[in-house]
Amino acid sequence: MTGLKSLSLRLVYDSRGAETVEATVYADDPAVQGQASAPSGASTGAHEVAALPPGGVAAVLADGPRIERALRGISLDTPASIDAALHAADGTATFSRVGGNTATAISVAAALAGARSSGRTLAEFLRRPGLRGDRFPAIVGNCLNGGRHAIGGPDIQEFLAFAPETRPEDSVRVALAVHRAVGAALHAKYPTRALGRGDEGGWVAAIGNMEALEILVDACHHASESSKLPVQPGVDFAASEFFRDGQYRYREQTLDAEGQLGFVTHLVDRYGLAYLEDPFEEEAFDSFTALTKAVGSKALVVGDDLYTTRVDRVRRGLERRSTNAVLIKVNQVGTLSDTMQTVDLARSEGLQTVTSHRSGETNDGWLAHLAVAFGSAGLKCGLLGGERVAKLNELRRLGAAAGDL
Ligand code: 2PG
Ligand code: MG
Repeated sequence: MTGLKSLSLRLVYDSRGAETVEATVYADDPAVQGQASAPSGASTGAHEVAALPPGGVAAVLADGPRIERALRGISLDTPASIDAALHAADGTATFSRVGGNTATAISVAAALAGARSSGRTLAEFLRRPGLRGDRFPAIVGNCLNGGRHAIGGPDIQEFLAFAPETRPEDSVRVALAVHRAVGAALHAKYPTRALGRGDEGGWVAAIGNMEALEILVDACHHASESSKLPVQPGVDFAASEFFRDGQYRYREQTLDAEGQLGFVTHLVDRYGLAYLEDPFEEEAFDSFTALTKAVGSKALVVGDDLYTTRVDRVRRGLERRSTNAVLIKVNQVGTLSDTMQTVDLARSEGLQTVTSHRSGETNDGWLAHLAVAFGSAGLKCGLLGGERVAKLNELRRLGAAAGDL
């Protein structure tokens, strides 16, 4: 058995310049260690664990010696023992003492140390039972930002390039081509307007939802033609962010639940959207069910805030057949073990998983390993910015190691 010898925690900054936690786990064997940092969300779901305790990262660092004592000597051979010890050290249901980001950083750092000590990659170490060989996820790449991630942009949060599961070399290339084509279209249409990029590296422009969709759809078409690779448009509505008093309040229109269902179904028919995340607010299980019934055969209907990676909420979704896919974010639940419980439930019930970044990211590449280990249908990630490209490059490395390139 390889045990945890010591742990060090430190403050690092994420891509928004916000404080987050980095952990280094040292094993008994001095040659073995793992290091990881945690991302943070802006459009967080109501049922996520607390990202940090009251007092923020400073409080985490002050608590570091106590956490280290609780983990010392625990086996690194599987994530289960470390993660159980993290729950015990926290003692709350929501990681409000230790912080979900602290738990995430430690859980992943410990798994990296465990992988290293057994001579495996993180993807191999975490591989879910029943997965044969590597399944490389589709790239779900953010091309145009809105909502909480972009001041002055559309109200829909994310306009995405969905580049189907294939060799990472190809999916990454075509997703980047869509991003470039969106930028070129915006420059050509508004040559004198300032153009920027939002939190996830997608373009930000002062345009409405429908114009953004038109530009995305054209960009997918051009990118696919020039690269001879398939790519389809998708969106993350993050609808909880503009849902107030029972209505979906866009700048251009206000819709009740039925109106929103009609609007989303219309967008799928008109634009061929292949990926729909959080098209309804986070408690609207039945609206999701109606949409999945209507368009689930042609699009992935994905629950993010709806599930917050929690096994109990995915169970509720399964009972009602609310979606055909679950978004997976480790820091919504705090540990790899909690995350994998949700992944395993989804897999056993035929739900797809999409493993996702957060809007505030670090330069770590471990997310790509998780997407492969979980057999996910998608890796959701930004396409530009060092913290996003780090994940794409890591996926390409995994592809190369599997003989892809
Ligand atoms: C989302 C995410 C990532 P955030 O809503 O899916 O794209 O955003 O990290 O702000 O929750
Ligand atoms: Mg989302």
